[in-house]
Amino acid sequence: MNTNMTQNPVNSTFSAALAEMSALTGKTLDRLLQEQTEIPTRLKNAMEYMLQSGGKRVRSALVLWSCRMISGQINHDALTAAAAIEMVHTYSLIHDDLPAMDNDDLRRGKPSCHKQFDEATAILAGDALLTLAFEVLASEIKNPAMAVRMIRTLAEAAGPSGMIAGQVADMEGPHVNGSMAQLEYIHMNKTAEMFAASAALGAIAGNASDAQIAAMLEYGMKIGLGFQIADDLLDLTATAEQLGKTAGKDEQQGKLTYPALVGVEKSRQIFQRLTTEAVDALQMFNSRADILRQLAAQLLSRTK
Ligand code: GRG
Repeated sequence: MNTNMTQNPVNSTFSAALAEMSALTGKTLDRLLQEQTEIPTRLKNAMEYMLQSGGKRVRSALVLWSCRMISGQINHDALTAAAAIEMVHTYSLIHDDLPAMDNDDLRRGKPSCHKQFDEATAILAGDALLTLAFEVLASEIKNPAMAVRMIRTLAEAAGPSGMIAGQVADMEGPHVNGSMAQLEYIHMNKTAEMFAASAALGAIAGNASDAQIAAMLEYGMKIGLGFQIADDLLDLTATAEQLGKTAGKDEQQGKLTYPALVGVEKSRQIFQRLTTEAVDALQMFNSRADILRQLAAQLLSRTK
């Protein structure tokens, strides 16, 4: 198996920049949860367990970098949006791990939420995170037009025509004889839409123009699809220890993935094409977009 991922490790300067963004999002998540004094203890413990369990926080970093690129700084609205994105993403992982869905006992190297707590608590923790994400956008973003635009963008990406539609299509498998159109539909909806929304929310927080937001949506879709190709390749090549979740599941379950449909080498070529297209979408931002160019290039080098 090609192990290029380990030969070409993620650049350490980039890792440090990502860690810095992750810490900012973590602090915001902590503050927002502390302020919620009425959440029942077991539910809050389950929400915190999953929010602070070592996720890479790539989507929320994208929010923060996008805002900084547009406005020159990371503001309160971007931090709120970054936290909201992680809440929605975390809900999706909790629900995806449930026995009725992907049925996985392991997430980020730890027992998944329903294993650590119980199924009912996991379902409710997911529901709570999804709802809280929209509450914090509505209450913390003081400019009503900005709040509505963020809420709408996130709801469209995560909702029944976005991530949930992708999950439904993914669960309709096994797809051993699936087509490229089916594969793109699943990955664009299940994964790429949330990346596009993250890039757009950061731009909205930075008071971007419509043209700038459109460019960020385009960039987000391309890297989101690239991220999923890297995920498909990792499922094939990495160990459960590296991934922090069960490895080799896609093949076992007959899932429609890029390597299953077109092979590993062609998958890498598609990834390279998407990276080029993502970088092209950033043209108008000149050198201010350098960290986002690095993000696009680094996705295939990740090991988890
Ligand atoms: C339950 C509505 C609903 C949707 C679930 C997110 C998802 C959709 C399913 C999880 C399985 C999967 C492979 C999804 C594709 C997106 C993806 C690669 C998620 C994992 O994201 P990472 O790697 O996770 O960013 P961390 O742990 O770093 O936060």
